[in-house]
Amino acid sequence: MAKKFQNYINGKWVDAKSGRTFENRNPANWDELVGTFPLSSKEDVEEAVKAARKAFDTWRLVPAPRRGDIMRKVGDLLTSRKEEVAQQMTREMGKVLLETRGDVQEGIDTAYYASSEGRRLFGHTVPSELPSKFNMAIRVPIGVAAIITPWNFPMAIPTWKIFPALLCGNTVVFKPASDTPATATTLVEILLEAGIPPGVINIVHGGGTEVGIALVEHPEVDLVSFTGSTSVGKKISEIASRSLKRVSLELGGKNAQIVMDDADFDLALEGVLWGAFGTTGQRCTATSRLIIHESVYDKFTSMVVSATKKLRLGDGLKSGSDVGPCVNEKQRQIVDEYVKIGQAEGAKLLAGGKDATGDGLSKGWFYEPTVLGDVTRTMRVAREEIFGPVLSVIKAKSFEEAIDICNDTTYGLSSSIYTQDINNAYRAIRDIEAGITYINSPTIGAEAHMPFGGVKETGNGHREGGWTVYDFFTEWKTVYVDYSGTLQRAQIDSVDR
Ligand code: UN1
Repeated sequence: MAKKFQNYINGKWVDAKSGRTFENRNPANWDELVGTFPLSSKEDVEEAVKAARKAFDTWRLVPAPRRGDIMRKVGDLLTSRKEEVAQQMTREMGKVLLETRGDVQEGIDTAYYASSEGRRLFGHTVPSELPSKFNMAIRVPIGVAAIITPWNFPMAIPTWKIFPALLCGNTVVFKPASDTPATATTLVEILLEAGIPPGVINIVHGGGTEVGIALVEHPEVDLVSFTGSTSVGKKISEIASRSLKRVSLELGGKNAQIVMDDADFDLALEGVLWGAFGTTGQRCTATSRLIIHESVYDKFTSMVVSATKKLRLGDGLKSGSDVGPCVNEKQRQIVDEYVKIGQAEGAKLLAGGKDATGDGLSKGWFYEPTVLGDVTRTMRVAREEIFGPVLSVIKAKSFEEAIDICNDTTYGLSSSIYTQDINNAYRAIRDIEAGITYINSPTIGAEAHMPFGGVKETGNGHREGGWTVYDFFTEWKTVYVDYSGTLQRAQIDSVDR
């Protein structure tokens, strides 16, 4: 019997008030039921927000270094359960074990970073313009944070948001993707075991339209942190703006790897395979476009095509699998539709291009790693996020044109250039419109202690990761202490009259 999972609200594991549930199945073998989960609604959100609001009164007063101590325990527990969590994650969303281990490691790194931030959370002291007066700006917690996360990084992305939120003294209502509720539940269990008090963390499972929107609309929710599609991000932003909530959005990408004529081609090949087909192309940082200098277009394209054909599709739990399935049926259909759209627009199918049905693949949402050649910048496969194992290859006449094509997108998350020319490398850093630029490495592989996020329609200007996320989860309070014993008027008594 598959396990029955529950919500965690106000210190208790509970079913959805409606009693409804949904199933979560292994995308590499749809006969395998991972578990059943509460299909929650507005009523459940109501309880969770109420609990988080109440818990804020006490959690905000816990010294940040103490909160950091709990985060250190979270890191230790995640470390000790790394393999088990990685296996659970592969089972529920399909990416290969090597990558799910990396996903858990990103959570561990984030926990230890948060732990040490408990002893920093630096503010500023600034001289006053008046004598015997002390000025400072300190960080204070904000309140209840709604954390809405995707399925492609079921541990890393929730930790990017939840750990800093808690460390800063906020309380959390967590709505994980309905494709990865089991990993999310494990994360909550670990937080509780490490000592996060009841009510400070709550998890409400269910769909985006019911649970997600109810959270964004809720007047007692102060912060919303969301990673997902640009269309949903825009909707969240619109709704949240009515109540002036603070919102952090990490949205789509159409990331390009540029390969110049002077590149190390073997290195660039490894990079593009990892960037395009790692996580089955289901990363917002995935390499979706490959822009090649025309003088090496034929040569490098054929290297990519023959290497792509050698990638081994398979169950991510089995050693020897390079690429796992798409996360679900709908995602695989979308991928296939895009491949057809690309061909109808004039792109050439060079590898893959269909559902994969070989040995051990017939009960999973496998799709062959696909390369589309002769893509031009106006085609939909060069412009729209596909979120699957599809690489669109585009020819550029020069370095300048390569950068221009790279920037010809509404998105701006990640980017990469392979070149041995240091001047062009620095020009690329200067001119590429993206939140992240890699030189001689692929578009994926962000490190937990660095700012993560994008420009244009990839987000709304916030950054996760590193020190920058702590700006999102705290409010500045400006404090003036006048110890002169007299009324001192700023702008008046501070200037010669
Ligand atoms: C995402 O795709 O949403 O840089 C996050 C990377 C990972 C994080 C990706 N560390 O590819």
